[in-house]
Amino acid sequence: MSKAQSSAKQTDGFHLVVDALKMNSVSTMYGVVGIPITDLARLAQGNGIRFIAFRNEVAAGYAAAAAGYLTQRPGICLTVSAPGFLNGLVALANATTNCFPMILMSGSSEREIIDLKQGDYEELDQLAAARPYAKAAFRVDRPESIGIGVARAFRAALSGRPGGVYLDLPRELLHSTIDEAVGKASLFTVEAPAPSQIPSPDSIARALDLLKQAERPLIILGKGAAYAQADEQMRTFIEATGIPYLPMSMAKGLLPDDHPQSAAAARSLVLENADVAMLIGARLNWLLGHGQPPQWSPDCQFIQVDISAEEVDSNRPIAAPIVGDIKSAMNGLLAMMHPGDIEPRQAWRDTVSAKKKQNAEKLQAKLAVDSVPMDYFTALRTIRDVLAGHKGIFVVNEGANTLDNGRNILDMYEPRKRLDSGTWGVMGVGLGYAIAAAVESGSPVVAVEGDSAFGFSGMEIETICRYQLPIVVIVFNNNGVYRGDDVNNYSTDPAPTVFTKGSRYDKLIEAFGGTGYHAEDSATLSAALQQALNARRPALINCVIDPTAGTESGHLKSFN
Ligand code: ADP
Ligand code: TPW
Repeated sequence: MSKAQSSAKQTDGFHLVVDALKMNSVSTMYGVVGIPITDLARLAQGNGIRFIAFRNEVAAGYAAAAAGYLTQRPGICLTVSAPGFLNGLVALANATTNCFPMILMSGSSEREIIDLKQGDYEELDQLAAARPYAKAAFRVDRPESIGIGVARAFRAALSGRPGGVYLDLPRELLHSTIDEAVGKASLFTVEAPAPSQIPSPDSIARALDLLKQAERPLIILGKGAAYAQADEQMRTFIEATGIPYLPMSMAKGLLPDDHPQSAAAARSLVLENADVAMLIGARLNWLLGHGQPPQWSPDCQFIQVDISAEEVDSNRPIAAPIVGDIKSAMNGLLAMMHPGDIEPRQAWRDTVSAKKKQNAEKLQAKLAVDSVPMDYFTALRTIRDVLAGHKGIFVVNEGANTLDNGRNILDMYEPRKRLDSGTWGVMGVGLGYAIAAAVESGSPVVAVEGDSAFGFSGMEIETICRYQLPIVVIVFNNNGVYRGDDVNNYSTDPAPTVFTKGSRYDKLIEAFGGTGYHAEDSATLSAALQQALNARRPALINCVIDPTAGTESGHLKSFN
């Protein structure tokens, strides 16, 4: 596009992008600057949009994805071309996999040079690269199309099953000019980007009929249920039916983990014995053994509440699909059910209760031991006890053993307060998720991180310090991936799973003005965490874990 002068007042792509984002209530962007988007970040700041500048786009993208999950608005990640874009794409793919709404906006280089592969600065066909990993991908070529481009990105990210959307912003577009009045008139606010999708009454009646006949019903809550923000309806339905429920890890806290109907402590028993299982915003993927024996009974019948019709029957035949948004579905179920219609058999409730009690006692025995050096049980019990005084706190959790044990031991009491490795079991999401949780809510966050998991995005502690976020990072330092005691029997190189022994991760945060703590026993860990939470300032606790305490691949040993 030419930069021809006109007597009328002109605007450019930079201004129009910022204006379009503002019209759609974007208040924060996450990213890393450089050619051609540095001025876009500056302009956004000048127009009241926060720009949280990261050290790596992967972490910025994870932050945007978490912001989307928490707010039901697409989180925005801004990157430079080619390598910056590819870093962001990792996070975009993860957002799509987790059904989080996110928009990756990347500057790109000259189209005509890319298309002829003539070798531009940071040349890459980004639109083509993004397509397989995004829910949708668009490029805006003309300034008068910016409003439409942003609208399409919003709608694709939020409507139906949420996901990651790529928006390609060529350098030429950002610099091109247009008559200001024409440009402004082309922008608009997206109306109802995630409209209600009301399931059909007959699908609800079919599901209720199945639940009425059930002897051993079970409800499974997934992170789709948490995302849907139908917290009251969910609780009312579960309590009115009396059905035991199992929260998937990020659905923990939708009802408080100490709720009497929680079957989390009897997970294997309820999966194996349920005769009717109702999935609410949860997929029958690997995290649920694909719905197959031996984890599940071959006779179990399924109800699935999901916004994506294509998800139904993906692993097992679904007897009663309810396709629609979860809030509308829960409203429909509550409206059509009658008191006393659905009642799990007393024998089933008793069996679940007995198993819960038995497993809780077993766990309690492990938690009661105060080991030095600390194992996962001692460290997590200590953290759990301190967090009992901070019930609404965000908990971010990643690692292998750190994650598997953390999921079971750290109780959640409020919805959408737990963020973890999610559907891919990805390492490196922790600091980005923690930053988004703190930025979007203004509330404190504890990130319980395996030392390997932490390392993927560890430099973001500088970001945490720069923005003075109330985040306490606890690094479970066992000197390695899974364990820290592996030996290489073949050469003098370190074994593939081990890290430098005796590392002091607490010293890292001190370099940026944060507070570092070093804990080798539970009393020191407890005091450090209390102090760090009270200070509401950036802190990192180097939590020394017995290098022999972990299991290779954590709970996924059989996948090796
Ligand atoms: P988990 O890992 O916790 O089991 P999943 O990510 O596998 O959960 O499943 C989430 C499901 O929730 C997806 O199938 C997605 O389509 C669905 N979902 C997301 N948002 C909504 C919504 N608002 N209404 C209905 N279903 C939703
Ligand atoms: C992006 C593979 C799964 S778990 C893990 C790795 C590297 C680290 C486990 O060690 P950590 O926790 O964090 O110290 P702990 O308590 O068991 O010692 N790359 C990516 N994602 C994954 N999942 C891997 C590699 C992996």
